[in-house]
Amino acid sequence: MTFPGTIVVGSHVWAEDPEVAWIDGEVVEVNDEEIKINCESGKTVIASTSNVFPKDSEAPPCGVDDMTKLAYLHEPGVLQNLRSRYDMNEIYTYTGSILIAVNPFQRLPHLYDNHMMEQYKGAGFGELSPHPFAIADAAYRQMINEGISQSILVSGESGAGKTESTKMLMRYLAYMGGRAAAEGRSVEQKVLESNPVLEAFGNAKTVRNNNSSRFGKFVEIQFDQRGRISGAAIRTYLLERSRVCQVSDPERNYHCFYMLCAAPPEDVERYKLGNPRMFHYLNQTNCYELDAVDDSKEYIATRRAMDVVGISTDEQDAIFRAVAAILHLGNIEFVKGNETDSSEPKDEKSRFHLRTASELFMCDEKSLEDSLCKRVIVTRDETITKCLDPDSAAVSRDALAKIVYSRLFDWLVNKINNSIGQDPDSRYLIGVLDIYGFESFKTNSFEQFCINLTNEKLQQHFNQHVFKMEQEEYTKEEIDWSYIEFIDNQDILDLIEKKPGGIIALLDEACMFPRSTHETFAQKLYQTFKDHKRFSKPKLSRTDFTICHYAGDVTYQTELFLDKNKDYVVAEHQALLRASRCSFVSGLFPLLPEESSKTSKFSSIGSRFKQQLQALLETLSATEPHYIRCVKPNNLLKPAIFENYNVLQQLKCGGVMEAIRISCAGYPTRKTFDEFVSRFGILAPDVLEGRCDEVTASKRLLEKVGLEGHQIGKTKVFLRAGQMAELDARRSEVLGRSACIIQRKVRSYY
Ligand code: AD9
Ligand code: MG
Repeated sequence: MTFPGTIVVGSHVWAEDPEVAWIDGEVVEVNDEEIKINCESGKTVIASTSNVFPKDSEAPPCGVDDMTKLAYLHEPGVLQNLRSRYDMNEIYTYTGSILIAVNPFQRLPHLYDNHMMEQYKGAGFGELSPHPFAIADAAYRQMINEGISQSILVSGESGAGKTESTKMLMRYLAYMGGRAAAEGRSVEQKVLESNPVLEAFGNAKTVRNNNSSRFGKFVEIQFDQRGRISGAAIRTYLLERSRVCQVSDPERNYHCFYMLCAAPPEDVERYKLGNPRMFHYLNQTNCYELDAVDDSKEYIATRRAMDVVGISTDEQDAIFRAVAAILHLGNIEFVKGNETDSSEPKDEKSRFHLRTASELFMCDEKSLEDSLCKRVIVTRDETITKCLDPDSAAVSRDALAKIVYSRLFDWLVNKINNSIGQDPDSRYLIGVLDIYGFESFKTNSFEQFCINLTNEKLQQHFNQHVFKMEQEEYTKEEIDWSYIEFIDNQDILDLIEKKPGGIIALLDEACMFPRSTHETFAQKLYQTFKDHKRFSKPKLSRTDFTICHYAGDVTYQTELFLDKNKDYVVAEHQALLRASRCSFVSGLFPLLPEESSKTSKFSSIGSRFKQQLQALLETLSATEPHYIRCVKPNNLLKPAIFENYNVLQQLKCGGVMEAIRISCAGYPTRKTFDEFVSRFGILAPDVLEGRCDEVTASKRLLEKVGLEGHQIGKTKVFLRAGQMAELDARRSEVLGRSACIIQRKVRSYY
């Protein structure tokens, strides 16, 4: 969409810049297709007229708290606004009802204290500065007033501040809906204390975040008729399993391992632990400690939180025993055994860890060894025992560690849910979603594929919502608005999840054929989607594929897709731990019903995840959504650094730019009559003469200047994209700031 605009000598504009994305300055020369700009920085640049945007020279230096108040709703304007606010530690900004939160990477005093919560309680939305409390408050009040369930969707890339924001939301909701329990722990206390427990077992230091959640989470808080919390449920998604056995520098394994190694001496002794540097699962990286975190204190705090959420001391003991057992398991090394292709523990040290692991798991030592080194193959006529070579035994060991850890995590979630309790009579709920943002790395595997599917689904939900809100605003203002096109990503969703024929379905098929490899899987994809406009095959690869996501192209490496999609427990591992004398451990491996163990050897992680997402979206679509978009201003995780390109990319991935595009397609500039007249009255001073109200004045003004296509709402003037620039140009003309005026076409906003 191109719109006529005016660039004149003296205009203030934004021009594209390779270093800082956008650079601003004053136009000093206008030629045919080029203009010369003197930038604030002192630089002079020549830009093509099609690459510049008008700059609002009247924009307040400290920015505006809602992007929709910007005179020009375009990329450089949005960026500038966020940046000037961030410089003043104003980290929150609205775009309509969406909250953008830029991570400060420092504790900002008083921003989150109880006094702040009190202030937001009952304040009208937009009355106070933008804040997660305001979003939570709006959700809570909408729920009470309209009797509709609500959801708050928090997204952003790793380290952007999702989990921190989510905790604030939960704290505020607990504050609003809490009641002091007469005895025992109150529901809201349990809900809040579930966070440190899940973080101990599900968070780890990564390159991107020292406290990175390695799972997605949807917390559903249930309320009774009087708006008090009556129950809650936590759903988690796709815990990263590989981290248990494989960590690379400078990352860490899950926090709980280090906490346990730093536990009081009697616990360390009981579990035969010690320095984390002793353990293979921890010493593949050189990172053991975290800045400003004392693991021994964290251990105590985690234990206390476990008490609060209702995990008994015996259960806690069993949990940490299993965690310790995993560490010992990891230290069992294998060498060739006596028979060909067989294996056995390498030495006395490995035997010690084998024994210790079996003691901690409370299972038989020999059975543990066999389950690691042998496989039993049952055919119709006989049962054959096959030995595993040392490498396969190590793979088997890691598989056991991973399955125990992931079952343990699921157990925790379940336990917390049972302890908090669901309210079957709950009237409505507020769901808070803290889930991984869009990911595009150098190498992208199955995890990124699932994560990006999540984001595609949420993006569709988001677009539909933003679109609906726009329509509602127009209806409320009683202005005509014809239906505009918006980009729908249904085609990407079909490509991934259509049944049959989508990528997940083809992956499941490949997993069921014993002879498929990632090569045959990739070939199948190339054949099936050769004409799909969202799918392509990179030129230099024979097994990668590229999906054109809403947030950009991502190339996936198929190598581990088949393996990672298969979810099964090795039968020997199942039998071993099922027989544990510890009821906690055996409870992690419930007996499978006879049929299912025979028929479905393979269960697909991709398909199950797809179903979970489906269920999540069904829940969400029955709620009124609220959005928080977290932004990470730099990759150094340091305060006061704001990287333009980086931020822009995140605004695109979070759909913020798309939301803006949707609103630009209609009437992006909305000015109250008051504002409009005071800004543009100068264009036709005569219309203001005599007694006339602002509405009439605005109408006359618009008529006088001959603008077409705008609309007059009930409280505001709605301008088409570009019209504001035109009016501003005329204004500066009248103000006598320009000598020569040349009509130009200004590049389309989007
Ligand atoms: V990940 O996808 O789980 O890896 P998140 O959840 O988006 O990621 P998180 O909330 O964990 O990021 O924030 C990362 C770090 O930024 C925190 O550990 C804090 O050190 C820092 N942070 C985030 N938000 C705030 C804030 N509002 N105030 C101060 C913050 N520090
Ligand atoms: Mg997180």
